Amino acid sequence: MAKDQAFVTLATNDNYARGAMVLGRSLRNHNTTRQLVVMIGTQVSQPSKEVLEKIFDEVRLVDVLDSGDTAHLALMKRPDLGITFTKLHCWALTHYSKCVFMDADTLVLQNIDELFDREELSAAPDPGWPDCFNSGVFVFKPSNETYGRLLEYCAEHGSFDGGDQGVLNGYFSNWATADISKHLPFIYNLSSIAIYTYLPAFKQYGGNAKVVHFLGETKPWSYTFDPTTQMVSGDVKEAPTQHSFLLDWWTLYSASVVPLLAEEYGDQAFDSGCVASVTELGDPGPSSDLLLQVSSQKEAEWKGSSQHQYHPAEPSMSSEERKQKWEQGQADYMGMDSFENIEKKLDAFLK
Ligand SMILES: [Mn+2]
Repeated sequence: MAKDQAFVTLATNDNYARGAMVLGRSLRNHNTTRQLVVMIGTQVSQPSKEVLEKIFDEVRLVDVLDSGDTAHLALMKRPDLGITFTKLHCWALTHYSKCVFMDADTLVLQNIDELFDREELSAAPDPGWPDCFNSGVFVFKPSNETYGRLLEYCAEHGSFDGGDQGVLNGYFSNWATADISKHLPFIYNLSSIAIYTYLPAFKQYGGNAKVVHFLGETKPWSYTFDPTTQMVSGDVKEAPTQHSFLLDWWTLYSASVVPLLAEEYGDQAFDSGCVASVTELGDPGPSSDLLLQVSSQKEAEWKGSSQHQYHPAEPSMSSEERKQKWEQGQADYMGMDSFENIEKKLDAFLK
């Protein structure tokens, strides 16, 4: 067990906290030997914090406004970059010698402890501009000196994209050309965007994915899920191939995070995002065992969105099984993953 190395993530509110919970669980399920750290913002509620404490080794509250140091001064210069400053705080975790940062909207599909063999700053290319790295997954070395320099850079130059990725690419500006060993393979940060921009490559290599990154506006927790029928519903704007990963996320969330939340909330109602299907509302089916709360708004959304529902071909397929299927050339090309389907979706999206 490497006690001085850690996976680090960030939750700025309760929604991202759920993402962090699923990420933490996915790392544990794939038997990581490293520590798990979550940095939380001041907006994260007490019950969410309690659940995070059950999953992570360290829960660290980061309140940039509350510090009289360089971070606070930098924030006063660039108030628009509040969340970015919170994320950069990971460099201040100097009780670890090396860390891997992962966004709360990522999900681990295989053990990735080998990332600790890499040096700062290692990251995968961004699918939108591959000479930039995507800052959803990166290897770094905590250091107060680097932290200070990053904040200074941030205050002086700001961020060309308004977020942390712009700042980090500006600071680590020789990433594209200096050292190929700092380029992580794309399978360590596979984003849904790449699935429909280069579908043949996704068919060829997608089964090897180790980390999926739910880039884009709609995050997994924005949907609803019926644990009984294994259906994900909602206003689905992404390509349908993302659906199998979405299902992985919801399966893990409903099975191993919702029970922890239910325990923490007790008698208090909370919106888990899990819903019972219409025919089963009021019928004490298996999903009612968890006393999942269905908000009337979510329920209305669900009822009004039947055209967006996806019925997974094989709901219980694990990532390992899917990988095997891929390797055997048995992806669902004719059904959910057919090019025609994706093209249709893209056309609708691009209109
Ligand atoms: Mn992200």
